[in-house]
Amino acid sequence: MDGSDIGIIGMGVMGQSFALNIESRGFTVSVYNRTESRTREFVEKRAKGKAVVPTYSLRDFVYSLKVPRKVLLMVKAGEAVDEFLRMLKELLEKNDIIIDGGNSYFKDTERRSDWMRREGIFYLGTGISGGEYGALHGPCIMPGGDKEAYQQVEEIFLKACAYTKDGPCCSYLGPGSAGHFVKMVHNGIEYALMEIIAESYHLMRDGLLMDIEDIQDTFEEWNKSELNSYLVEITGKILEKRDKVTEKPLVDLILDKAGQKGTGLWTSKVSLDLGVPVPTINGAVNARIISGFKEDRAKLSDKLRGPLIHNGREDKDNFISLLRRCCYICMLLSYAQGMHLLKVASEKFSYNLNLSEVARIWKGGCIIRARVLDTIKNIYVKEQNLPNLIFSDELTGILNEQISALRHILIKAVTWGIPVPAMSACLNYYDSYRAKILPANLIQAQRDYFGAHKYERVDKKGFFHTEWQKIG
Ligand code: NBP
Repeated sequence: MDGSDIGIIGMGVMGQSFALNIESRGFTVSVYNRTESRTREFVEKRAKGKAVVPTYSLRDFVYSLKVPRKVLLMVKAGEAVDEFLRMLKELLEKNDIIIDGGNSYFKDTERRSDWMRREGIFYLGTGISGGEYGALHGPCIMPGGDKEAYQQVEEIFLKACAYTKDGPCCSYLGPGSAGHFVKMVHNGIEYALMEIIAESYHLMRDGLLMDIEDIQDTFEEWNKSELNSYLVEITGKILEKRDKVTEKPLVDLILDKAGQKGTGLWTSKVSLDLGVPVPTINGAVNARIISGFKEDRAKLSDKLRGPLIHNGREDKDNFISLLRRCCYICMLLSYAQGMHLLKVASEKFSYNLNLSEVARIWKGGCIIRARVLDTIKNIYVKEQNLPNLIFSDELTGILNEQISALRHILIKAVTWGIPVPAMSACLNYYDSYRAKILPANLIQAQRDYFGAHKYERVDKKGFFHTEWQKIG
């Protein structure tokens, strides 16, 4: 045998499933994991009888691969990746390829690409989305890095990824950290969409006082509409699930403290660094953070008063119809913010991203796959250089027609005292972006007052300072 087609390091949730997926497409896969027992269990159970080659030392792993070697890291992002790179660079040869398929921070990927280049090793920072199911049956693959190396792994990626009628959900995105940057923004948008769905659920539950079956039916119906998406689909399925012991809806037994692994926070931080407004993503990250203050919230719920409005007296059908439209534009605005961030990052980091390709590959396999991505893809096919999706005729048409639904829902949420940080961020984003005049003139005057920072005027060019007060 002349060696395995590819090797995967990391036999966790994603590594095992992706190994089985690739093997099922006719490739031989070597596997290695830090903890030996996990590899053993994998080859004895899930991978039994398959073209999966277990290895128990990194040296055996590397030597089991066809040259040039293709090594896919599917380990926890962070120090574990650096540890493996330190070890692999001693074993790999010139022109071998390392693919980091984890959720690595894009600046780490940039550093690692430079490092591996100096070692003569190709590096592909590659975002993979779709969770365990996607990894097994076809994820969305977002590769970036050395194009020459990508061409050598393309056959494997194209066979293993998801497909839509628009082709494979995998496309080379750009040099350096382009793949991991796009994956990070994918996750930022994912945070926003999840929060918008959660806020809708909250409004139905505590605003309309709907029972769980009714809410489940609503999400199922929504999934047949313009909201059709993976996240809306799974929300319906989640609400259906009962706890085996108590027979209560499982969602009611799940503690309301949201976890996070960092990709949403990174998206927010980078957006601030690059000066791109992504308030819905920020709102979603903050919503998860504040959910963590469970004990404080419990105490304050007894101390701080909400509105004295009785809920549940709403025309339900009308409200649900408005809420569906509200969700739709909030989702569109979330994608618009993420895409804007990608556009600015692409210019800043020379990724040369093709945004219609990004929208196209997100249509399948990944967590944010949604019908609306078809519209977004088509907008970018027509006009690649749009400063922001909201400039497109398609989006302005939809927003002008539907924005009143968002206003209506927010009025109700505020009246009922139900927090809607992502939805309200959407409306503020919309109203700020379309505002010819903002009160930033006053901010400029304040800055000049206390810090002599100068301001520009509307009636003449230049920078001006006013003696607002007598100092000394
Ligand atoms: P798991 O938690 O299932 O597995 C983590 C893997 O990392 C195991 O193989 C573990 O080895 C290894 N590892 C850790 Br933890 N620390 C290590 C260290 N210091 N040195 C060497 N190996 C170490 O993670 P997963 O869900 O498969 O995720 C893998 C990557 O894929 C992550 O970057 C994740 O963010 C990304 N990702 C996950 C999903 C998802 O839905 N789960 C989706 C998309 C991307 P061990 O067995 O010896 O502990």
